[in-house]
Amino acid sequence: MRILFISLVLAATVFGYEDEPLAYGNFPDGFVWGVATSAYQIEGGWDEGGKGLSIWDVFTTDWDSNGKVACDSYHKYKEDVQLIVNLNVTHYRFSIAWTRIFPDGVGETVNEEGILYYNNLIDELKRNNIEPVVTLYHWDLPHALEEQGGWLNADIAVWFEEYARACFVNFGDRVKFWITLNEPYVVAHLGYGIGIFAPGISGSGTSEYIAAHNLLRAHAKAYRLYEREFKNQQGGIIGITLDAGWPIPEDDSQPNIDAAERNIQFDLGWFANPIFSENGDYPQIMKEKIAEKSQLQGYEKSRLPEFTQQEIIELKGSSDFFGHNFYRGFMVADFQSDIGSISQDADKDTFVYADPTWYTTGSSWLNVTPFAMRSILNWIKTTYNNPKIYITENGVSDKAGNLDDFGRVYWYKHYINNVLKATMDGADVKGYFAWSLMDNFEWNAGYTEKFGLHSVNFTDPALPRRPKKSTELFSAIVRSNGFIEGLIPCE
Ligand code: GBH
Repeated sequence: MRILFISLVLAATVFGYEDEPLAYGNFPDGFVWGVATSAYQIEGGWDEGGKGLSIWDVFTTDWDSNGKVACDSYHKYKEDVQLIVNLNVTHYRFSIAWTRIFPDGVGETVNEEGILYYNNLIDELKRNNIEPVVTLYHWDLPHALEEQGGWLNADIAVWFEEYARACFVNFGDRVKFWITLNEPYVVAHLGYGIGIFAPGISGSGTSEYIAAHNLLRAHAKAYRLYEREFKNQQGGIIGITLDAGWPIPEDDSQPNIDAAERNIQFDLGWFANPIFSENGDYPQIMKEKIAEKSQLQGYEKSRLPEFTQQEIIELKGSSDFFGHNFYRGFMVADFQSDIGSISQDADKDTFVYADPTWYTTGSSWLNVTPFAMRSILNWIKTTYNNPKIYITENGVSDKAGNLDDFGRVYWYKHYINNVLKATMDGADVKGYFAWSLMDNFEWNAGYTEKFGLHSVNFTDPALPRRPKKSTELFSAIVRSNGFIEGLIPCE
């Protein structure tokens, strides 16, 4: 039996996968259902309401497309709240543009017009019984702060703390669910490592470790501020949202199994370990590998910075939940990188790729791997002592943007079913947010990759939204809080 099981798993690993039977069942009581967006991707209104320039405004200056207008949610937020209501979800995750609150990133006084915009949005949500879930930072750093080094400047921990304070003071009476940072891995690795996202700085394996260090320090400061001065009175929860794909070892050889574990430690453990593990520090494997390679490369000390004792104390336990944006699995093999190459990828000593049998999507990095959702949830459960988990993003792109979006129907059905299976395995998953409410500005892919449950016609100046077919399945799952025989077809 056991041998049969193992060989089935192996066959699935080596030769792609077959649809597993879906599970019928309910999510736990109180399970949170929501949809997500972010400020730069949907708001537009880039120079309205006293807003300052962000690094994405600047980074996209010479591009064909940018977020100047985006979905124009800055003006159309009431219409957007109705889209949310129609999905039957109870929660909306959006982000605040730091540049609307402090146009220059810091200041004695807040920009009242920016406060007003978010007050209006939050009030409109509350009137419609939708709980706001607010991300403080979804990548749109004030350009004025980037001019002082941005996430590479250690002072940013205090700049971020003061910005967070302004948000808690102004919105905390109604916002009870805060997310400090969205995907610090992406900010550090793409923004300050390989440089394909704003601010476009290249420094993989060097600058990006400093950016990551400051992101973690900033997160901890905002968390401790809320805990100290707001939590008792306002009664909300606050945490961080991380991201990582699920590494599938190429085969069951020990080097490849170790490579897969190493890969997730470098992607997810990098940020999760300091916050969710007992030692409040980077994963041991990262510390060892980077120190060893740094020495061989002639550095005086490790390229990976060290936390002070005080920082470790602040970081440890600094999240009320484990927010995770989950999209995909990938194959991993052990790979000895050249000691001459200095980068975060080289530090991992792994090789990653997609299995050619997996469904592709509208994004080259994204394959349809629903089983990986269950795996990563179980990994988070066992690695970090069973934390409360929220899937704060999950969704798929296509390029067609058509309303009869069968690929997205398949995605939500199979991915959400694997969240259900993970809860049956004992993972403490508290909620799920679909990415995204509507097609929007997909960063360096512009408007070509469409992740929306609603389509937006970007060639029509009125930017009309229309529900896609996938909204029907998604809201049926939400309404039944699970997969009920006869209601949601599981065959
Ligand atoms: C999420 O990140 C983001 O939070 C969200 O804003 C975004 O819209 C959503 O993904 C969909 O992409 O340029 O080809 O090298 C998920 C992790 C990290 C995946 C950046 C895509 C860039 C790939 N993402 N990555 S590429």
